[in-house]
Amino acid sequence: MRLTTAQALVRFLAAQWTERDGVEQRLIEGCFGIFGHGNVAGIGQALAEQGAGLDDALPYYLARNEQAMVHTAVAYARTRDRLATFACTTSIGPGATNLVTGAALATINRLPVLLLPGDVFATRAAGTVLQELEDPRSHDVTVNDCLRPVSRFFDRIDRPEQLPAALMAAMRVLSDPAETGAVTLALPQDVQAEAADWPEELFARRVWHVARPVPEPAALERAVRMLRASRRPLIVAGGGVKYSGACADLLEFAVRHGVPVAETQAGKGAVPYDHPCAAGAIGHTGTAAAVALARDADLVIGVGTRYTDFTTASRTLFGGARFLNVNVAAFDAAKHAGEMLVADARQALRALDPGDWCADPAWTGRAQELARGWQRVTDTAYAGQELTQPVLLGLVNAAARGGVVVNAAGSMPGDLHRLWRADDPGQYHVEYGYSCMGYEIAGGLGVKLAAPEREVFVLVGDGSYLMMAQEIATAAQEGVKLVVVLVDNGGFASIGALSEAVGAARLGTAYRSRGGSGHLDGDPLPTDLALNAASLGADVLTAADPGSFRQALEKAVAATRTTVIHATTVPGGGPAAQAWWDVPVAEVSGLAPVRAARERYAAAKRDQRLYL
Ligand SMILES: Cc1ncc(C[n+]2csc(CCOP(=O)(O)OP(=O)(O)O)c2C)c(N)n1
Ligand SMILES: [Mg+2]
Repeated sequence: MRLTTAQALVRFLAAQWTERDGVEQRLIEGCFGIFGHGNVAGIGQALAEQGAGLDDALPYYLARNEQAMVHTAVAYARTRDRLATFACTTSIGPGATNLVTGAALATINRLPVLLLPGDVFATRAAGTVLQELEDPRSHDVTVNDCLRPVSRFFDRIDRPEQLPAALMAAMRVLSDPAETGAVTLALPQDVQAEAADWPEELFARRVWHVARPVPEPAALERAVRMLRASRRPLIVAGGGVKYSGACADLLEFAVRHGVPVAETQAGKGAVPYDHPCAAGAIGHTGTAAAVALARDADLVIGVGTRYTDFTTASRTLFGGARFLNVNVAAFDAAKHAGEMLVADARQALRALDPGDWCADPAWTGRAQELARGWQRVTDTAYAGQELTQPVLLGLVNAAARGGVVVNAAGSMPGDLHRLWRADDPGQYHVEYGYSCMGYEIAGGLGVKLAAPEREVFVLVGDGSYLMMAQEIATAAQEGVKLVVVLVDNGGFASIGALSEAVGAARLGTAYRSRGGSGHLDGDPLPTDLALNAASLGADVLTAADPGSFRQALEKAVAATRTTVIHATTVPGGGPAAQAWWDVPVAEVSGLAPVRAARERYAAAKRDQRLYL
């Protein structure tokens, strides 16, 4: 068939499917895109030619910002357990480099997304083109090379003939649970429009079977021996539990063997919050229950976790524990010198049979008591006369049963991790691998596209909102309804507190105009975020106390259009961190509080373990 490279690419993508557990679904649900001279005549023309409406082979979606469209695609993929995602087409230059942050977020969170940035002419016939980076040392470097380190697969299609092999490699990585992340095919603008003869079988319906690797028998035996030697085991459930659909199996294992389950940010919701096995959130943003258990556990069973510093309290949390790591990626299974059970989480949990082994009943009982204690802490934090952030979260939590909460950065992820009550795995969507300000609204759109039956509650700080709110317009375009709770606390509450703790005096963390002293300590800014949200096409409600906020929530839930609740909160209210986080403090300073902070830092650092 004679087609342009772009037409061939579009036709191919529309025919790709995934299959897991006998269920087939489209791998590439559609294509987000912002057009410029680097893709309009190539991918743009190809999408237009095939129709590009919602009923066409590869539906087209217009976003407002390239970074945001990657967030939307990634949130979609996360909600669909990595079995389906989107492609994202951009122009060359700034359109392409705007993808970098989204790509890093995808790769770090192990979530698939296909990026199709335009690239400068392969022929170079036109000379230096608009938006081209000129590298005096080499003519084959372009700005798209920024995407290499943040992509799990990167290729540049300099000749049409290169496309089929690149596409096959791209699909393999997108559908491989162990390797997935951002996949980038850089497409020189001339090659996109160039025609070639393609074999028809390139466009045949193709199914990518998403593997559920089973554990090696010898590794299983080693794992069983480890379990049977343990009296105080603790499961750390990460995002892999959810992606594998292993939540029920995890719970069954935990119940049968009396093992408490702690959850990372990505794993939160794997176990219903009020289940007797639930120990709650673990790590720096964890509950007192999970943190106490982590300190005393003799065995940590990590399932689908990357062990980030928030989870491990920067490697100070797990006292003398050994690690048994179930992970589909050997890279993650090997962490903390753990015994590696490289397998799909569900397969591993089904195969892992330590017989009648049970945790010490006193340990299981203590875990339950600690977890009940934390429920009382949550009740207290959620109750209050003023609209503190925890009170606000409690009201959203009550309204959101069955819905999804979406968040990413600021002070909310910590409060959410510690306090939020999730009844099922789909209810909690906090992007904390990259903790990217600006993910929230774009991500919420992706969640809603993937799960239209659920009410989606986007929680966004004023800082995050000001970074990337424009996808409200995209939600309006798509007729997608979001409930956006915009938490206005006058700047960066999270970094403000951290700044104070490390002796940086809250510099640059409040939204203030430049005052008479020359510092940013003048009047609050004249910004009006409620007006801003309305201007983007949302209905807007405002609240500054618990009563009006509850009413606004009721209205927003009943509404059919995207509704932004602009909520002004007062500081305080939440429980403190239960475990450490390593943020270095200045080693020398003329200020006594900084020297004191450094002393505390040095003391905490002594607990940092090297896992060998
Ligand atoms: C893109 C990006 N830039 C910077 C940061 C560092 N950072 C983390 S939280 C934060 C402030 C967030 O402010 P806001 O959204 O208002 O939340 P709050 O801290 O007030 O809860 C900053 C600057 C980040 N996570 N992401
Ligand atoms: Mg803020």
